[in-house]
Amino acid sequence: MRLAIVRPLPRSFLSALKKNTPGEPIDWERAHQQHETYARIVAQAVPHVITIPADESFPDCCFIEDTAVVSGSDIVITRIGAESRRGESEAVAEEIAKLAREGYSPRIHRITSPATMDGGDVLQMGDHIFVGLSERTNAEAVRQLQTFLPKRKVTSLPVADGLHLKSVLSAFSDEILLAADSSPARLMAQAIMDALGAKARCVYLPDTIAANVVRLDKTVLIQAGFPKSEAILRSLAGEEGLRVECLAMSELIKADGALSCCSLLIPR
Ligand code: CIR
Repeated sequence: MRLAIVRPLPRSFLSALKKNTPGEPIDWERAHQQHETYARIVAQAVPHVITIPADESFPDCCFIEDTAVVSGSDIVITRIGAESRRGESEAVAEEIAKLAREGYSPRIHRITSPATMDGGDVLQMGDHIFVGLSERTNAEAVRQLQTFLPKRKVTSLPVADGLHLKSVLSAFSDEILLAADSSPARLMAQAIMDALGAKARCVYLPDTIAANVVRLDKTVLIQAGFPKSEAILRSLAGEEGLRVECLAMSELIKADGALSCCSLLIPR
């Protein structure tokens, strides 16, 4: 991984969007600590981490994954599906423009109206890009993405459960898909497996939230607090020679945040 971009929680995080009202309200201090720990662990695994200051007018701004899709040397700035979040991409686009002046010059594209897309709906495995059609991401965005990335195989599929495609699945590696062991997630995973072909395999996890992991070169970040899923992931990591970092994200989960949503990763 070449660099990661993170964005801390604003005080307004308590008003972040939520699909369901949490049983216990969000504890801001704990949420802040959980995010700080996440950022520290990312910084141990990635040589360069950029922190964009939080913006109080965007309660969800810590969920930076949704603002852009990075694919090789292309960066696609998204047009976020939720109107209250739409401005979040601007600070990220500005930061990326600064990087270009420092010698990192990706090709930059922009998803434009009427398309909407959240990075949480985009799963990359090798040359394949899977895009979830969800409440946040529409078919026009998929069409624009394929035009920007002509060498990638872009496939869309309906999100049958959860907020985003990656709310119920993620890539452990280019050949290993992780998915929640529920019927909607199994259907979505099967569509992905059909496109990936015989060299890929899917590992199902008993806890939905645990199916979202972050792979940083030789490290994998997983959710703490889900022992059955953790045992499966630790065994998988052992097979692949990876270091496991187990992170508690209970307060971010209350605002539908998983692990991947808290960083924007730029590969080598
Ligand atoms: C939202 O509803 O947009 C935020 N509360 C959660 C976004 C999580 N993003 C992600 O998993 N990529």
